[in-house]
Amino acid sequence: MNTFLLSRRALVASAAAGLAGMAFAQANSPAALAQAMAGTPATQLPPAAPGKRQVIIDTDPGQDDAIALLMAMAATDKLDILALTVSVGNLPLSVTEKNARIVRDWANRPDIPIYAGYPRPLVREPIFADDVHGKTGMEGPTLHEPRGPLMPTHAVQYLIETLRAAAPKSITLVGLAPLTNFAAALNAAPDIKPAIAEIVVMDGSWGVGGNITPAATFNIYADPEAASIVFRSGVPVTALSHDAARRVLLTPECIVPFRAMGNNAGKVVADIFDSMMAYGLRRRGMAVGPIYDPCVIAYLLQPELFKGAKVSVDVETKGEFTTGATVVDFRGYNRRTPNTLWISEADAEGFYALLRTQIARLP
Ligand SMILES: [Ca+2]
Repeated sequence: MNTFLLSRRALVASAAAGLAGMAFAQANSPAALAQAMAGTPATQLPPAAPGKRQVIIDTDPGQDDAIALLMAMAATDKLDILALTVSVGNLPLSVTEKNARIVRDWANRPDIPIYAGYPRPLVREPIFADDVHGKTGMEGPTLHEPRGPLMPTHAVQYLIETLRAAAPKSITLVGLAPLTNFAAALNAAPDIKPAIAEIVVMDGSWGVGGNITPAATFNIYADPEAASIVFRSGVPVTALSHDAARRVLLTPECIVPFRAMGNNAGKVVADIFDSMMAYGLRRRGMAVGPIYDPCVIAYLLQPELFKGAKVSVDVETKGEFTTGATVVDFRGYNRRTPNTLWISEADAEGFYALLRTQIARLP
């Protein structure tokens, strides 16, 4: 897209729509422009409230999960990680649960319990992304045998018991994987909803298409029924969309500081990033690629790095070509109260500065 044409179009549209001038005119993507014209421009989010946020992170490591988990486990000042729950997703559960335990070792956080969840989606056959993440799911660094065990309890049972015992709006659920475990818990025990402050997910796309089909992003496409249950649960959802994640592009220059940190976590991150760059070259012919799951952790730590808008979001479960697509109602067609904070823009420089700070804190 020609920048001059786009900015001119933005200015013309701004005048026509009479919407808040500068932010609108500075919209720098067609999607942001269209969203602003619909009357729900993305605005900068306020900083996090002081204190620690209690979180349970559902994950399917996964290269970007590994980096996200390291980032989260380093944030001992801001996040109280009650547990990790592990889902089938990028790879089979037997691989993702083992990888989660390896990442826990890398961060030297044996205090964080890990529970394995569903080995398959709610309804559909599993799909995997080992073409992206490698057969080990965390291609790049050398992997060891995990030092700590899994907890014996099923992840969904853990979620239900923990949330039933929790104070109202005290626990944030963080979804870095297909939403099977969260949906199963919400379906089995709707009485857990009041304890959930927010469900923050790496999910969906509106302006930039999918990454597994033209319409759908992996986490939703892998279990659209589960995603639909979560988005319709009545619990506030925050969606770190691919619209935002694709503003945070990894390039070889981003990797240098991690390689130079001198700690093991920095080396692990650099090794994973190198593998991602190699995939980018194979797949796109370019040493560039999006980073997904770490955006969710960045939102938890520094929401002011992102812009979003409250909108109504549905998940397509029956499409001929669009199964797993997120249908984002920027214009309020469906007249429902917004169920989602849809995050569509990110400060890439601020994101990498935060990631460097967090990874440098680890062994
Ligand atoms: Ca993931």
